[in-house]
Amino acid sequence: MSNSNIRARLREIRDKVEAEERLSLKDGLFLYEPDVSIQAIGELANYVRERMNGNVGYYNINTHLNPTNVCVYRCRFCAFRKDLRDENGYAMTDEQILERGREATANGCTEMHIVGGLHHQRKYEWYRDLISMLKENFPQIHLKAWTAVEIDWFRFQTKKSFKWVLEDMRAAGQGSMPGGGAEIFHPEVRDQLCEHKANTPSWIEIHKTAHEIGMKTNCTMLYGHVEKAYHRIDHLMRLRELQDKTGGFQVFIPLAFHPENTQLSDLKKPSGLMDLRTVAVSRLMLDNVRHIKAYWIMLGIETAQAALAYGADDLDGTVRHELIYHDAGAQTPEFLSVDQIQNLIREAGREPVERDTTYNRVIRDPNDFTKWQSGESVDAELATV
Ligand code: V47
Ligand code: SF4
Repeated sequence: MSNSNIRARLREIRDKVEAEERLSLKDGLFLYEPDVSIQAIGELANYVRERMNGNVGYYNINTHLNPTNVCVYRCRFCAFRKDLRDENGYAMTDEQILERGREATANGCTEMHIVGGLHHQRKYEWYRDLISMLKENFPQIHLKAWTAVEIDWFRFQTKKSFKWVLEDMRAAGQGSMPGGGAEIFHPEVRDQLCEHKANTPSWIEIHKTAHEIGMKTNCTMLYGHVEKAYHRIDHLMRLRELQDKTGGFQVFIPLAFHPENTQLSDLKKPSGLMDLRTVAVSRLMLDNVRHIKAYWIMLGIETAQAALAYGADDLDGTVRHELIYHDAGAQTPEFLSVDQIQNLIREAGREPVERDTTYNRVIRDPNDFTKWQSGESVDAELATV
């Protein structure tokens, strides 16, 4: 494409964005053309980001819990899973899980992010009871638990419906669902990555069901492996279509592939420019998802910070005990302090706002940092500005 054609197409897309018109599949593919300047796309995405979320840069105080790494599946991109008889396979005891809850409380965490493997020998009740045990002992901590892949497995185990599983888990204490397991929806890619686990219609159905019973969920896309731009845009459009129907997605998290220790270790991880482009294209395509998260653990601190000017408005959390990315070679620290994450956001020219899992402002006791309560919805506050 000649430079003048590129400029003309960019102008068309800018006009659409300014008029709040929806971008098409063709527009999305154009934004991934290598000749189209990342600065131009970033500027557009930043415009949308500021229109939707002002100057706010969100973070939360959270911890991860992976109750087991033993998994019946063998996704080709996964460095975390272990076989049943692997000496490095584990399943946490109740006491180890409770200890995580105590540590989270002492650190002032508002959220536990709970995902793991599908253990060959653990029954549904083990997964449910660990949720109720955490909720009974630490009622204030929001449990963002189980990807659609796990919910699909629980349905297989219980022989009940998705709705039954989600309602049962919610009664036990699950507050919302993380966005994992989406990978790439298009079968040309999904069949190469993880042909046995929850398929695309199931992933979509599970999130739809969660939204219908009033449970908020997140959504993701794993990029930078064997997929092409077409598969990424197709993925974003499928998410956008569901969001049109339910409005239940809170945030989209683009996940950059980390190849180390995986069956795809011959691939290179995506470049920083590819990461920023994907954040920006996601912001532009997902016009109905309020937040875009630059997950610093996965992007690296510098790229995540830059992403706050390329469409992202959220860095995720202080995070502790992350395994999925560190097992796959992530060089990021184990966690960030509140001061560090606030400074990253301030340096990027944004106003740091601590949110809870569902984007309410967190109000901390000035005399005791570990005591907090959820305030107003920041999304609603911004809407009235
Ligand atoms: O589904 C696994 C991905 C996901 C690798 O909802 C990998 O707030 C890159 O979904 N390289 C789990 N990616 C993580 C996840 C997530 C993370 C942070 C926040 C939220 C949220 C959700 O991680 C998996 C898969 O797509 N993944 N292995 C890897 N080697
Ligand atoms: Fe198992 Fe999840 Fe890893 Fe796939 S990504 S092998 S389902 S732990």
